[in-house]
Amino acid sequence: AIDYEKVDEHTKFLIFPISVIGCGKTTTSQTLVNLFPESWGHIQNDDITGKDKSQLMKKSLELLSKKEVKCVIVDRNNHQFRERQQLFDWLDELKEDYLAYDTNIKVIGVSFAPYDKLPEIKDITMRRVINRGNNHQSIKWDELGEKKVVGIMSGFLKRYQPVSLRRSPDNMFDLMVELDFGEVDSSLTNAKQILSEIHKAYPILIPEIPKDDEIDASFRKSLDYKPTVQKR
Ligand code: IDP
Repeated sequence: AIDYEKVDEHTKFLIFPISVIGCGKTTTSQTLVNLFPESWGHIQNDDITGKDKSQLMKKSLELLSKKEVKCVIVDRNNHQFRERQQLFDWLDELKEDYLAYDTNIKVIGVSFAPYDKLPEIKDITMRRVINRGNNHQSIKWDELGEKKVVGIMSGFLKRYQPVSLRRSPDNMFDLMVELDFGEVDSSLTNAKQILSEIHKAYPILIPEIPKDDEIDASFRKSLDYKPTVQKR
């Protein structure tokens, strides 16, 4: 029988964020991936252009199936139970198309938006998205205008279902990292907390936490990140 509890050097990891727009998912993900360029990958929902939404999971598993790749961040907001459930369903359905049947996968959740901070989150993310301007795959400030962008973002905040570990699907995560939200350097703080909690739970994935100045440099680089895919 396959022992799914066992974590060893063959174990692979997926990270599912839970967030609303502008909380720093992409910046935090880039900060982490830049630290482990060989063994970590990052697939962004905003880079998936076709009709088949499950491409997000297909591309993630394809990347994860590479021998040297140990962890892939499946970057989407997943702000509702339904979306988290969908990721687990896709994983179940598609896993064996990409990985050997006995591959053990651990799924780590990262919650970016604490429910009690939603008013602050709204303020800060709106300001950030204004500053991000047209530097995003699908949310273009110039074309949509302020009213539409505010509408899209407010919709996410209104529909947001924060993590609830006692119920399905959130009880399926093997580890949940619950981030705080602040204004200054929040993606740097996020990256450090994620590194520390994964290191503690799964030292096989992060045997040693990178030095502070390395994490800092990786964060600065990620703040300058420009997407390559344009949704038209
Ligand atoms: P998202 O992927 O959750 O929508 P990002 O694109 O990572 O969020 O971030 C939204 C905007 O906020 C981007 O312009 C990004 O550069 C900026 N940002 C992200 N993290 C920080 C931070 O820690 N400090 C300042 N600005 C940040």
